[in-house]
Amino acid sequence: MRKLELKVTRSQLWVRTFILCGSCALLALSAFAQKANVTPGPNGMVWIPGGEFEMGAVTNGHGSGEMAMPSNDAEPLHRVRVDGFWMDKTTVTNEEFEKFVKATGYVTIAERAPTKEEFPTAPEENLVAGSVVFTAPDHEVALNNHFQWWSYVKGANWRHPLGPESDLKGKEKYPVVHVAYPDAEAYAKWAGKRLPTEAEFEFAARGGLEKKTYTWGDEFRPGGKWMANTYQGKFPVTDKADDGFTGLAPVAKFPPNGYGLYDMSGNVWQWCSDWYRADYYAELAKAGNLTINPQGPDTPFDPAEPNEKKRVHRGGSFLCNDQYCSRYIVGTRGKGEITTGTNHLGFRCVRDKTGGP
Ligand SMILES: [Ca+2]
Ligand SMILES: [Cu+2]
Repeated sequence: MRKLELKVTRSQLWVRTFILCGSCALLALSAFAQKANVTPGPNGMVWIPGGEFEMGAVTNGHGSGEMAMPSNDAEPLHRVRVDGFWMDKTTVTNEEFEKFVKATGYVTIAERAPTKEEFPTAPEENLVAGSVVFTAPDHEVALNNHFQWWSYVKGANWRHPLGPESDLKGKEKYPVVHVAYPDAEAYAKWAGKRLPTEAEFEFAARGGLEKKTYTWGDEFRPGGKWMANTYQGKFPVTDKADDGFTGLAPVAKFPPNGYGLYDMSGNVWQWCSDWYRADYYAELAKAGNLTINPQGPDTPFDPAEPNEKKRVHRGGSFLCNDQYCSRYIVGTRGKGEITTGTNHLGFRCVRDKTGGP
């Protein structure tokens, strides 16, 4: 396993990209479908009715926004309205992604070797396909340097989530990971779907509840029940799996939210179609009282890494925890350079009411 010497993008990416967590962490459907006079839901999708809500989370706030990790990119809270849409009940699984790859011959970015043209100054031996993998350090570490637990692993990709020695045997129902943004987009297009906007994602994640901290309410473990796959124990060393899962869990192992959606927080981060800008919410709030169907800013900008083109991640992951990154909180935001996949990043798709995207 290589550390920081690989000076190339996906590499530089992971070298420099702040990876959250790493850098960081059935309804009345048919009735509704009838009432709204829409076509019955595509397989595996549920109807999200649309509506108006308060979007975002407050740093160190209470109620809908309390979070341990300081960040103000989800502020200020602002009113948003989204139209109804269909959404995948779960994140895309390995077996679903395999169907896409078999049908199209698609090769993901993590499976393509970086080229000399892309990385003219990189030593030849470093131009090897791979992706970013979380590895627990064998001793306690300070939380100020995420390279202690993230590294670029040659041969890691969706078929080999932890590196060349790992495979997908028995993992058919696990979320596909190591999927970069263009990979997720290609899948969505093939499936006749699209990726959700950030506003759609948050509206759906809230499951019809208003101003709640989590996708299920205000209590992290209602009645002692675990509601999402997150991280317990001393991060990043000891993943105690009190919630039943060390690392990744298969999809739909925790209760669905009010719309029948599984894993809208925890397990894997999920791509949204919005470009990431830290100040986007401030801009929206300045512009008016209500934003309708926001599509994200026109260009990306992350002041922490101004040269990286990032899109929004949502939902948090199996690495999210209350010591380092509590982005299983429903209004909070993540971000990622678009060609970089990791083993805690996946996606799900949506579809407009009238059919294709
Ligand atoms: Ca867990
Ligand atoms: Cu996190």
